[in-house]
Formats: sequence, C-alpha cells, structure tokens
Amino acid sequence: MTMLIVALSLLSAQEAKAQTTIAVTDASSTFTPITANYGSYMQDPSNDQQTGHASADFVGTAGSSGFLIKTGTFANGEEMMVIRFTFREYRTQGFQANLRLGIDANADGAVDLYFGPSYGGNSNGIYFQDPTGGANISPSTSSLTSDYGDLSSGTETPNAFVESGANATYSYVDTGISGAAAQLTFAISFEALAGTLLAKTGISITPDSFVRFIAFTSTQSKAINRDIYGLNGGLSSTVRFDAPGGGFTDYVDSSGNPVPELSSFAYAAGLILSAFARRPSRRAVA
Ligand SMILES: [Ca+2]
Ligand SMILES: [Ca+2]
Ligand SMILES: [Ca+2]
Repeated sequence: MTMLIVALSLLSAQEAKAQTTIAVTDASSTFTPITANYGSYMQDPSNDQQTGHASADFVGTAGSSGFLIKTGTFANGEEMMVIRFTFREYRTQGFQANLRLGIDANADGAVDLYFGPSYGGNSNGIYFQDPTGGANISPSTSSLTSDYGDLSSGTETPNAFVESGANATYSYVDTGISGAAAQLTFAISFEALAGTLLAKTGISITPDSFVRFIAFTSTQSKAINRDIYGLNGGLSSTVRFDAPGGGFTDYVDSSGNPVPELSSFAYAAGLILSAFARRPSRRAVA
C-alpha cells in the first residue's frame, strides 16, 4: 500500500508539473538557478568574452545567477523547456549572436547535441547542431555541423522564433541593471529536443532524466568563440568540460533540479546512468 501511495504521489506531482502553464516572460524567481561543482550556483565573470560585444558576455554571480531553467506547458499545450541567461550589455538592435547549449545525455563527457537560438544575420530560429570532427569534450576539441531543424516552417511550430504572445519562444529584455543589462530567454520543445537526440544518437531522455549542459556564445554557429558559461575565458582550453570548473553544469533534470544529494562517488560509480529512464519520443528533426 505504501508503495502505491508513493507511486500515486509521484504521479500527482508529475501531472501538476506538466499542467503548469509557463512563458518566456515569467519572473526569474520562478526559474531554477543552475549549479555546478555539486551544488554551487554557476557563475561567470564579466569581460571574459572574445571577438565582439559585451552583449554576448555571460555574467552571473553567487548572489545573482545568470543561468536559469524551468519546464512546463505553454498556452498551446506544448511542453517546453525554458532557458534564461544574463548578459553584461543590452543592444537595442537585438542579441545578434548565437547562443548554444551542448547536452551530455549519457554521462560520457562528450556533447551529444547542440541547440539554441540564432539571431541577426541569417534567419532567426531555434536550431540544432550535431557534434562533428573532434571529440567534443573540451573547447579545443569541439566542432559543430551546420544549423538544422528550425521547426518554424513546419506544421508544428514549437520552436518558431516568436517574440510576442503567450507562446513566444524568445525574449530579449533590458533589465536596466548595470553590468547585467540584458536577459535573453528562449524555449525549446522538450519532445523536439528528446526526439532529435534519440534520432541522432540513440540516447533516450525524459523530462526527469538527469543530463548536463555546456553553454556558450559565438559569432559563427560552428565555433565556440565568444564566451563559455562557467569558465573565465578558456575558449581554446584543452581542459575537459567535465573537469572541476570545466564548464559542465551539474546533472540536472529538464526543470534544472540537480540530482538529490549527489556525491562525487556517485558520479564516479556511474550511478547516474541508472537514473536514466527510457521512453521513445514521437518527434525528431532530420
Ligand atoms: Ca562572461
Ligand atoms: Ca555524451
Ligand atoms: Ca566565461
């Protein structure tokens, strides 16, 4: 009976989570600050970006996290993962850079899929890219394919680059805060993310799976050449993403919650892998 009650409680909690209507304009206080190094808020120093504007310079401090995630349902019923970053300067012309996250969904230290918004220059959209060439385990070994998978032209439009309305997938606002002046938020369909990951790598994830991310900005979408969140400079570093302070987040679920009371022993023992649930996803992007 106890097991049944626990199971029903978990089910209720998941249903409640799925039914929460969210938007890219939600207050930062409703997001989960992303952690690294076993529970510390991820931080990034000012002015460690390269090749360009302060508007692509991530900032984040122990008291004010610059990397936030939440997951919930949009007004159109689509389950979306919403990701927010803070940058040093706001540009009235728009963000005008590429923002990408790389996901390590099988705990092997290598990025399995890149995704994020492109803005300015080429067509605006939320795109995917595959790792290619190098090992994709550190800044110096990372290379990316061309952008693909903007779903805005398809019959389903969860990843369309929309800046207004309840189903907007993109928001770029002037916070008015000196040194942390811009807040960029984008949303990606979880099914599109999981479906593309499955199609490209064979790795299955659910919203409750624990994965880790690397986040960076770039001028060209095939390079990591502006700023990496969590690293002070280090764009050509050979230090692995999964080294202490190497750039990977902690293992988190799609709502940004870290593995509960996870120890370094658990990482070393590969216990994370046992937490990975398996569920096929219906949508993939070719
Ligand atoms: Ca920075
Ligand atoms: Ca991997
Ligand atoms: Ca950095």
